[in-house]
Amino acid sequence: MNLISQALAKDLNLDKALGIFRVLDDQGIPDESLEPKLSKDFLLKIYEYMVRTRILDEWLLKLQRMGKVAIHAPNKGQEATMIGAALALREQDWMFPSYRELGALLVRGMSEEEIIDRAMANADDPLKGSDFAIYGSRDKKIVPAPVPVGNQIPHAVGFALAAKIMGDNIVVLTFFGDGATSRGDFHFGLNFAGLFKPPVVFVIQNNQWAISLPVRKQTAAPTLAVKGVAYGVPSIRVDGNDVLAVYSIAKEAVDKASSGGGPTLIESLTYRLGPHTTADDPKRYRSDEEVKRYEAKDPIPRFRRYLMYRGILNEDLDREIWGRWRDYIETVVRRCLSKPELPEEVIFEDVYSEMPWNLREQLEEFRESLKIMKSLGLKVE
Ligand SMILES: Cc1ncc(C[n+]2csc(CCOP(=O)(O)OP(=O)(O)O)c2C)c(N)n1
Ligand SMILES: [Mg+2]
Repeated sequence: MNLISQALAKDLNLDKALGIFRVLDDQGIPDESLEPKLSKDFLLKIYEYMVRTRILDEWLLKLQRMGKVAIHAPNKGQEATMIGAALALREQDWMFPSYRELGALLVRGMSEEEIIDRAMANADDPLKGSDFAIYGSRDKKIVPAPVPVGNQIPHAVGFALAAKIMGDNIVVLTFFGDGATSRGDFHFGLNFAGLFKPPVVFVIQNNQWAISLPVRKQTAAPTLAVKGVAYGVPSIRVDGNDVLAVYSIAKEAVDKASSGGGPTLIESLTYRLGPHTTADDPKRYRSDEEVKRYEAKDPIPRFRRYLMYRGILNEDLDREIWGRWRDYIETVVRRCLSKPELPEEVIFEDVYSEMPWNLREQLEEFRESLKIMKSLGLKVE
């Protein structure tokens, strides 16, 4: 850990923002001087989170294609970043994610069932069918992602600053994409963080695309991490497909923030293997050849090779893990599919604490028209 500590302790080390920190090479072979000392159980837990995320992500894509989920933002290829970073948080810490962090939600204790209920907007959806598959949970200390790109950045900084003022020992971690670094919110947030040093960890999921816009057309900066240095925030770039690298750096950053050391920016260099969302066709703006090149860098097989190299995983155990989670998640999907739909009337709820007379009137009219439609065999979509 020494090298990493030095990297973050040396306040504004431009080399770390321009270079790339990795523990595993592309084959999954570790650099022993950087390899974190983690127990076998913990390493397998990391792997299982990656497997669960991949299977859940595939299901959400299938459910969207089946017409059961309105929209989904695929996570494929980015599992190491979201899981490595979220695992660094302690129970009391808060997370301000974006819309592409399924694995981080699982790490914080959200279940597959809660996530699928939300995505399907069925009767158990805690957000009652509100727009887009944005997940949050007060219990699990996850703030729902805002739809405008990057708005969570100043929110996270303000929350962390409030905690600092109140003397609460919490760390706030926020995820956002490469595209978000071009928004004002990133710059307001980073400026405040550099100045007031709240306990916040910024994780840029640099998946190299903001829908159809590649990073090279997004900014003239040589890396995204250098932008943090400019604001006085210690910043480091890591290989975002190397879960041990992401975890090690995020853990250092969380430890540092929790002991009064202030913010850190982590640029995690990864790649979105799937479409931006289920409403996108990436073939229109990037080549198959590029995708194939990154498929070879998929973080899951890479970590699997590491676990096998260390003798922690073998073919049988690997099959057992995938089989167990495939079966489990399929059962959950079937259960979610069998749940009733949300009653249409929920669209009138949660705007006012007490419904005003005009809304009540509209609700009554709506009920009447529903009755008529149902009597005609028509369905409200
Ligand atoms: C302020 C704002 N502008 C545009 C959009 C439309 N939009 C949604 S996601 C997205 C791209 C974001 O890219 P990035 O930050 O790299 O995150 P990624 O989707 O790659 O995870 C855009 C432009 C939006 N939601 N909000
Ligand atoms: Mg992106």
